[in-house]
Amino acid sequence: MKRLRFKGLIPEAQVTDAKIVLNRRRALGALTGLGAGLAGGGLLAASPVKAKEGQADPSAHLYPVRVNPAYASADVAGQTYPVTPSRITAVYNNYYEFFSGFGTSKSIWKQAQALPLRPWRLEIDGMVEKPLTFEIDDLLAAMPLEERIYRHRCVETWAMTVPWSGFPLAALVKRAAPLSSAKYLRFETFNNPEVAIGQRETRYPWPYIEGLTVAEASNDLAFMATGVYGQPLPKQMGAPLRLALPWKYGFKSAKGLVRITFTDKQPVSFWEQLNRREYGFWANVNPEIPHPRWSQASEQDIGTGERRPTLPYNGYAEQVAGLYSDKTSLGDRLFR
Ligand SMILES: Nc1nc2c(c(=O)[nH]1)N[C@H]1C(S)=C(S)[C@@H](COP(=O)(O)O)O[C@H]1N2
Ligand SMILES: [Mo]
Repeated sequence: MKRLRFKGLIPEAQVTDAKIVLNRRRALGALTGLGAGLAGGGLLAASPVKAKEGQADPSAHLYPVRVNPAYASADVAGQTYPVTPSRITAVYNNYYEFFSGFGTSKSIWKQAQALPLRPWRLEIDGMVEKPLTFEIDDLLAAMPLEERIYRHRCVETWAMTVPWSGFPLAALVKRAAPLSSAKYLRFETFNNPEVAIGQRETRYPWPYIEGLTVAEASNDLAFMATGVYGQPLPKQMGAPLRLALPWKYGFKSAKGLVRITFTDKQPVSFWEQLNRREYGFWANVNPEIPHPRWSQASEQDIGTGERRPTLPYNGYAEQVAGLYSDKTSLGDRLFR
């Protein structure tokens, strides 16, 4: 097997050899599989896939939700995209809030269990008719929950396919009633260094910020994930609320959201603030525009281990290319 390197959001010194990561993941997958077989056993409580006993998620009764038939499969353009098993996606994560700086940056699921999920509020403010505050359980009850299988492409060239549960972001935009002067949504993640060890790293510009145009947020593909695999989201995957924007590189899909601000100024995202040249505002998946340090032409599926070509807009061009038809004003920033 060719030696592959995932050089991504992390400094060169912390780059982990892909083969080691994948092998470690397989070993972990076998472990959690064993745990699931021992009902009530000690290993089950430590499983990254299931919530710990006595800490059942209060939204658990909402799942599973109905499948939206338009997104019942992620297969596209003659390629198959099998759903990545939860035992893999639950232990291979990017969530810098929980990365201590030691070991691999992907192994954060244990640290993420420290995040309290209740009370949890989502604030909507800025250029809206009236600012809103939602208690998370009221929001979940008010929104039309559905399941969608989406492809996910990380800027680091790994990919997965995931059955999210949640609601279209457009439904929330409608509720927020933005003023016509609002052009962007600025998304803000929780800030709690007491539980999030990565947030004690002051060289990072916490909290995690992301942004979309109002037009992007109103596109049917833009999704607010509240669950996955027919259950509430596990903490390491962004509970209780994260974005799923499958046509953009994964860093746009911010986890642990607490605030959405409507604004007329283009938000500066967390990664953009750290490195503007490498992680721009648009970040639409494009195999033809290499990252400054590596090619984006292909990707490795973290479930199958196989490599396949990356598609423009991650295979979602039909749904979203129209958002970017004004190419003269956006230029190649579209993909950075
Ligand atoms: N708050 C927050 N959200 C985040 C990140 C992060 O570090 N912090 N990482 C992003 C990146 S780079 C990716 S690829 C996805 C990973 O989602 P997953 O761990 O559920 O696969 O989350 C995104 N959302
Ligand atoms: Mo990513």
